[in-house]
Amino acid sequence: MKKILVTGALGQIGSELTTRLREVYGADHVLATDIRETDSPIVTGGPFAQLDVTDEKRMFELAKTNKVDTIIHLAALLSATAEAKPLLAWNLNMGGLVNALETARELDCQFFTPSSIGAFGPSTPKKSTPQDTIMRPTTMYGVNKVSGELLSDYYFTKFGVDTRGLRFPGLISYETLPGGGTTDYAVEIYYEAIKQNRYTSYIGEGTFMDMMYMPDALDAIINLMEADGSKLIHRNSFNVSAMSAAPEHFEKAIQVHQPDFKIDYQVDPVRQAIAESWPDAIDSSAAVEEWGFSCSYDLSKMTADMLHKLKTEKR
Ligand code: AKB
Repeated sequence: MKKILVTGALGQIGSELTTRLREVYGADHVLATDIRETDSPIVTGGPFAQLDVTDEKRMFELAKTNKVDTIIHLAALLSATAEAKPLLAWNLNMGGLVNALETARELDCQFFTPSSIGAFGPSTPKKSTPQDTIMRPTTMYGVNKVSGELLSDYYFTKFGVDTRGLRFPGLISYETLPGGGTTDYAVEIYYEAIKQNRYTSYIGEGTFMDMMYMPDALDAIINLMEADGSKLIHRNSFNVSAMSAAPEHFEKAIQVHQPDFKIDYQVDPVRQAIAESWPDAIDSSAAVEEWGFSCSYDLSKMTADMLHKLKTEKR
């Protein structure tokens, strides 16, 4: 049975992934860590330790003392925050990653860290973006993600660390709000649909980005980590997407349940420029072929579930 250390466990992915990992592997087998400590079930429902990922010594000690054999490194700043604070993003995103990889190397741990559609840039093919293609991002977040992919592959080829990763699209969830991302509008739109039956989008009409519902993202992480390593041609990181959508598609999907729902637009130039530098729709076929990636939620099924969960569980 795995013994897993999760960094950034109180974040958008971490809070749901930690709960799922505890269900699958047992609460005692998942050590959640985060720079903050709150009264969340992540802190009270199993082992928890405060950890600043730039503190390599503490990360190593926690992993060693708890006899960890798997590290899931999630702590990072998202794209819009990284663009506002580029040096902090470099230090936290890259410093944290190097520390986590070094810990994994020294303790012979399996390793996962998410990459992103943000690893692509304006010269990348926008449609059916291939697994292996031009990667010249123009954002600090993208620079971090490409560097992180290369570094993770380096730790695999040079040191034999079993590193694996996914290029996540915008992740949509109802448990924990994302913060500082470009795709956050696709989460906010559901919260505002419930609260005010309207939404002002900071991303312009016709701007396509890939998206995925959180339950599919959690399955993808667990399935990739459980996959037979000898079958993996790629490692860091796999394209994965469930849908490609623009704000007006979310509007239409919500109108099926709330016919009077409306969006208007007040475009934020910074986040719009980031979105325009990313692909419209990536091709996930390498993930399908190498480890059987699949999704259960398309836009309409996700919308029905999001609205239902927000109405029943968040009230
Ligand atoms: C962001 O918008 O920064 C993230 C991502 C796509 O990596 N959600």
